[in-house]
Amino acid sequence: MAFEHEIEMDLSKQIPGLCDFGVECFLSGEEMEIGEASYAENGINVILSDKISYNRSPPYVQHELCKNVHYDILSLPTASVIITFYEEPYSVLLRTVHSVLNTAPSAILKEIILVDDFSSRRDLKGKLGYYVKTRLSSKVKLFRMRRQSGLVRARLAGAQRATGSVLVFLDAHCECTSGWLQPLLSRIHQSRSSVVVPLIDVINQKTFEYESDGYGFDIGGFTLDGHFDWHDVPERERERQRRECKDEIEICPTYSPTMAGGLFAISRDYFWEIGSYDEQMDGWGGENLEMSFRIWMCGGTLETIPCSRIGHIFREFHPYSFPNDKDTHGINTVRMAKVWMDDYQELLYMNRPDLRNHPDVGDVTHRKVLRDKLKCKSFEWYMQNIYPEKFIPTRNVQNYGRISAIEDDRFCFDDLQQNIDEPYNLGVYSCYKHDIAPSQLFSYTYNKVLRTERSCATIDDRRSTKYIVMIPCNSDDEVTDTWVHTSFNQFKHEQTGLCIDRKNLDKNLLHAAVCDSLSKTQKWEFQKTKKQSI
Ligand code: UD2
Ligand code: MN
Repeated sequence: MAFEHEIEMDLSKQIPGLCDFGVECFLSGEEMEIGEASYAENGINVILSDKISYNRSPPYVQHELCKNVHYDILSLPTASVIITFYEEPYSVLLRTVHSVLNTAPSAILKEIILVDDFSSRRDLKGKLGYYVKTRLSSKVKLFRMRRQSGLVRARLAGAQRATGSVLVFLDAHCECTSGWLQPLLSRIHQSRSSVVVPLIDVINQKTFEYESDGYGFDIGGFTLDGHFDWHDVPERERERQRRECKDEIEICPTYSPTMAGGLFAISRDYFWEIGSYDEQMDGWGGENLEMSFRIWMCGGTLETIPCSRIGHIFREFHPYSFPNDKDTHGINTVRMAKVWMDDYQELLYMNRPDLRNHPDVGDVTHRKVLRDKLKCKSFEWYMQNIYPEKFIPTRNVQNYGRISAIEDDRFCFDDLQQNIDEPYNLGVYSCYKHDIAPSQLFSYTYNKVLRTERSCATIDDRRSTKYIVMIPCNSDDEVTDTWVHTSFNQFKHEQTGLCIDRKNLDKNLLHAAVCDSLSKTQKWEFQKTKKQSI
């Protein structure tokens, strides 16, 4: 039998003990080169993955306090683990499946449902089917979509077939660590409207190291251009946890405004009650924020469970694309925003003008009907109660908009398309005339911070030219740099007494200079535009 032979060949490539306990490992010589080439193609070093056992031992990463928690396995609900995949490397996918089988107590693992989203890779066809049939427990079931459907419809197809009381979704490149499943199920058992997320560790895409530094973790937020991002647990939440869990806050369920989307557990009945997914979302992206907002606004909670830890391979790029290179993330995000974000929707379009009136968004009436039926709260309620730390550039500020040189449209503050997740130099560029371009949207807050959605203005005083540098704002909103907008229209830095100046521009970058009330190059004003109704 050809598959039998191929499977034996695959197993013979694996080196027992390689990368066990999640230590990093490397290839050498020619293998290193083909490993690097496979990385360039897949975003994962597949050659290395092929050499690591499907059953490599996970590291021990649970917090000490988790050891003292006892779970009565027989009283826990059962779980259906759903893994959808599209063009995933075969050995990476199988390691995910094996790790679930190795770590989930069989009394609570009802089944593993694999959904192939119409992959074209050869080994994901007959060989995978044969492996599942001949090498894996009958709890593992494999279904195939008849055309490429995107991860939302693939997950829905998996959920429709699930028979366990809890649905556990995983990406196809994960490794579970011991004891990960019980705390998720236990929390749902206690509170059926809790949607729970494990602590997600990083498995290095090149070395397969299971990177877990300590017990700290982040919770989820979002950016106004529609992306998920990570944040420290705010003090507000720590206080709630102190009330809830007393002196065990390190392992206390932690409220999270959003989730990354790939790894979570939800009561099966509750999943359908709360509106499952928007089945018209194609491809990849957007469904995670949609589900996060929906859960909070419609009466559920979204919680990170620190005793449950799972490693995930974060790729730097997607090894797959969608028909006509469609921006499925953007389109799905508009579908989400139209239903859930109320007038905050405008902020998405302000940051993504290309998504306003996008022709491929389609109709969202049925999701609005769902929102009415479930009597969900407003997005404003969500922002005030679930994510009050989130800075909204147009709310509760002294001023916002473009900042232009007085009566000179050639100079507006601009991020010059630099990477805004890192510190960057503030620059100037011709003012965009109509809408506010996202690169030119600035706010001036009541506590005198000059900022964008994510970055706050400061002065780099290490060099002779004192550039204005935008740095990621402190997540606990501690104000360090403050600016006075003077009666001479200068932005004066309170800590140094210097003013923002555009004299002798070098590469369009702004700097700070001794304040001079007569200087024309120090005068700045907020320009209002017609789209400032938000
Ligand atoms: C993150 C989530 C992912 C999903 C995504 C937004 C984590 C760790 N991952 O991106 O689950 O919520 O954000 O959409 O939270 N897949 C399909 N069909 C497709 C495309 C992908 O089945 O058309 C599979 C894919 O093989 C993988 C899963 O869906 O198993 C998620 O895709 P990803 O790993 O490329 O997404 P990721 O981790 O970058
Ligand atoms: Mn993933």
